[in-house]
Amino acid sequence: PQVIYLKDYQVPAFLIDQTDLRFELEATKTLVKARLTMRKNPESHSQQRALFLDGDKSLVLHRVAINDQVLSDKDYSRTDDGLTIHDVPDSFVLETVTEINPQENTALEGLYRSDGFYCTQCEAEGFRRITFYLDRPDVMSVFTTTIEADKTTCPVLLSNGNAIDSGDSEGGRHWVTWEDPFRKPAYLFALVAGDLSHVEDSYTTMSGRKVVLQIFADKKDLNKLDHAMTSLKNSMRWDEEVYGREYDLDIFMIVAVDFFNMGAMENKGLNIFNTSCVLASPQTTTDLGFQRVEGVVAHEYFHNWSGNRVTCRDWFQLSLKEGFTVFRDSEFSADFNSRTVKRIEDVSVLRTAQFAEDAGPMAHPIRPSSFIEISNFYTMTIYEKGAEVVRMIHTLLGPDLFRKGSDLYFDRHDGQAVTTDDFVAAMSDASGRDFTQFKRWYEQAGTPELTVSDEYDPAAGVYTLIIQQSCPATPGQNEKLPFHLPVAVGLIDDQGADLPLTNGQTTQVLELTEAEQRFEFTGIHGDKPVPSLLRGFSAPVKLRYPYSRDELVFLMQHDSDGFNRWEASQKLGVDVLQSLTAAYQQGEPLAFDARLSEAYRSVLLDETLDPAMVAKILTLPSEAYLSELVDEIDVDAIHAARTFARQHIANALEAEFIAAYERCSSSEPYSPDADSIAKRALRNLSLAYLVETEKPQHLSLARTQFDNADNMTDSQAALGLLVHSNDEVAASEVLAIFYERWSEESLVVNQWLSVQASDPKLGTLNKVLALMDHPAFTMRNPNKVRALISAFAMQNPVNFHQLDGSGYAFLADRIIELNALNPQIASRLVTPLTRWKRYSEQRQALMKNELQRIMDSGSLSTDVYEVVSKSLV
Ligand code: BAL
Ligand code: ZN
Repeated sequence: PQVIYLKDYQVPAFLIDQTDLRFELEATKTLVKARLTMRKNPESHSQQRALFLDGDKSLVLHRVAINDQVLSDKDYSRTDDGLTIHDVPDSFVLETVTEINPQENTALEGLYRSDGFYCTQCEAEGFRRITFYLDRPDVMSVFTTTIEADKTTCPVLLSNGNAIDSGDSEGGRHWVTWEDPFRKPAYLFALVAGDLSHVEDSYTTMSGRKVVLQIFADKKDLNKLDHAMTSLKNSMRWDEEVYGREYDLDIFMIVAVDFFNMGAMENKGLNIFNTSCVLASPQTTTDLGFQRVEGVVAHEYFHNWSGNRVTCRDWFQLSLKEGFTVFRDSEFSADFNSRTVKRIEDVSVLRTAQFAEDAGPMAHPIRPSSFIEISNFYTMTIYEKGAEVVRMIHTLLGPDLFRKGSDLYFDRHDGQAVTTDDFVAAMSDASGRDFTQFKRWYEQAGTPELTVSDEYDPAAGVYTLIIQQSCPATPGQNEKLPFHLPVAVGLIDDQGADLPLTNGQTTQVLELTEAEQRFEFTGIHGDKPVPSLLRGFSAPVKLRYPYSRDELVFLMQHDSDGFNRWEASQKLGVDVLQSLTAAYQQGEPLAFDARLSEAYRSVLLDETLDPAMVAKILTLPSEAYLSELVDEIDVDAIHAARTFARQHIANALEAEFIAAYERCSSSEPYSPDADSIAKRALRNLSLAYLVETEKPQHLSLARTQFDNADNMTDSQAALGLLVHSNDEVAASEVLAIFYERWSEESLVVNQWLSVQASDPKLGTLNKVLALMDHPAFTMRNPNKVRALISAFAMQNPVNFHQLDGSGYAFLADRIIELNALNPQIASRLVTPLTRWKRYSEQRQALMKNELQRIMDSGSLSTDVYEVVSKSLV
């Protein structure tokens, strides 16, 4: 497979001013008639007269004509990746007729059928599976699309923009023509057809234009669209208020489909969503699900400006739209929910999944310099670290200058395909700040590590922080230059009060630019202050400072920065759990440091605290995070240590957990508002600790909750606890009841699959194998694969890493199977095996063996090939 390099970028030799498409839809034989108005690109120095169009090998070409002249097969040549027309004039109209087979498209890229609906997914390079085209984001064109299909099975025919014409045709068929006035790259093209129902609302923009809002779904899901509609209207208002961005078409549509590789897709005016990111009802969706719908609806809507109006020049710039848009959606969610809790959730994901990626064989900068398959770069790094980089710009500039920068960016580049350099230049030009060094964040991979020490001279009243930074080597990058990063700090006196700092505030943003730097604070008196470092997680780094456990308890109680109060609890938890892990490995008795449970007790008893924060603070660092912190991951020791700690805490705080459970119970009907979500979080956390005691009365409490729950959050929490408990009878009873109740709800059945796949009790693999034959499972649906296979491989370390290698072999078999069906999903599944270097020699050998077996298994997709080959280096 060919490696594609950023340094080889060239402007396109040809442009497409107008794209007119006609789709004649049939399940196994759809005709795509394309009429492209093209010309040579005046900005290109290429003298070439040959025109190369991208086109997948699955396309069947029926006809090619230039300026109404049908070409003979001597005039062009066809290869596996496209079509070359040997000689074209400076400007011309190219017509092609191509045949595709949506029914057999299991890769879910291009045009495919999902449960009887036709739908498309074109990002990044799916359009070339629909027709021959210049399938690159810097070729932007005005599209009109006519869809013709059977009127009974496809009463609804949708594409981008506004519907401008429609009519009936022969044989019980009909057609609709859509016109999108905004130039766009092909990756933003969308088509949907089928027997879909919809809900409708409207939104009046800040300039007084009325926009029709429609959300389409299967008829049985119409009652699950209110939350998405509310989230959409909130997003539209927020983008006007916070970024001054107004929606630009007369209609905005969302369609829910069950078979979808991604979470959702921001096609212009016609977003297509995985059902998991749009459907929500109290009975079928957890609080987390509600929040996910809100966040994803916002994310896709925000792309209308950060992605669609201003798009990417090439796919190396993916973080231009994704990092910025994730930053935008996470600020939106922070404004609509608890800001601190949202930050904790984002940082938790970053520090487990993204830091692990940054330390593995697929590590890449947020602007990669090469790739084999772009689909492999829709990563935590591009999205989440990309968002952190934008957040750092926001922190360095402050909200007003950042807004000036984003205004300049949108104004300057509206209608263009641009680069991350253009984004940073707008921020720099608007603020007068120099971001030259900062741009290393776009070029260097790896997670920087900060080592902090301090000095205090009470006589002089000077407190000094000494911060050193380094960044580990990553593939292809041995040496790293120092980053420019903001470190937000506070200093806390012995009474727990924030000290005023040099800037007159209680939090100061230090700008680290050197490998080692000293920062002095004057006018500091009394006992040595305790530093509160990296407040709000102001930079995506690992930070080391030799806090004592007593200092961490102190910070948990007193830090005025909510994020750092939680962070202190995590650091204390990590310290305690690492001692327990070491004791377990050495065969020593496990001794629990009561300072942790006592700190938890005081947090639990403090009724002034937000219950959501209490739940976060009382959640021990995850096994995934603990794994990320050590050189060699001992899954069994980590699991044993964490289980021991949970049991100890549960027994020590049993009375307090019972009280919290009762305090947070509610007789009000379900509502997904922040306060109610917070109470359910603490209530279910309390229940989880109570069940950890293994006392029958607490298992009964879980069963009562399961039986009486009026919402999926409480029902699923109880289900998980019972299924993962040692009470096998209760487990099989609730599993049977749950399935019976929800067998018609595909997304709920996915939860049922995941709960079983993530059961840490030994022997889960056999259950997973059996579930693969269950009628509820199919390898063709990515949501099912994620629910069963990914949940087993990524959320069940003890079973996945069994020393007989059975977990690894199971995963490799699934990857080989999926490689032929759906390469994008297959490639995602390789992730746990890519981490082989982090495990014991015995496990390393087994994991590598499976990677090699995948490599040798035959014709690998570029997706799987890239990840497996890079992992084997
Ligand atoms: N652009 C792919 C899906 C998303 O990030 O919104
Ligand atoms: Zn996105």
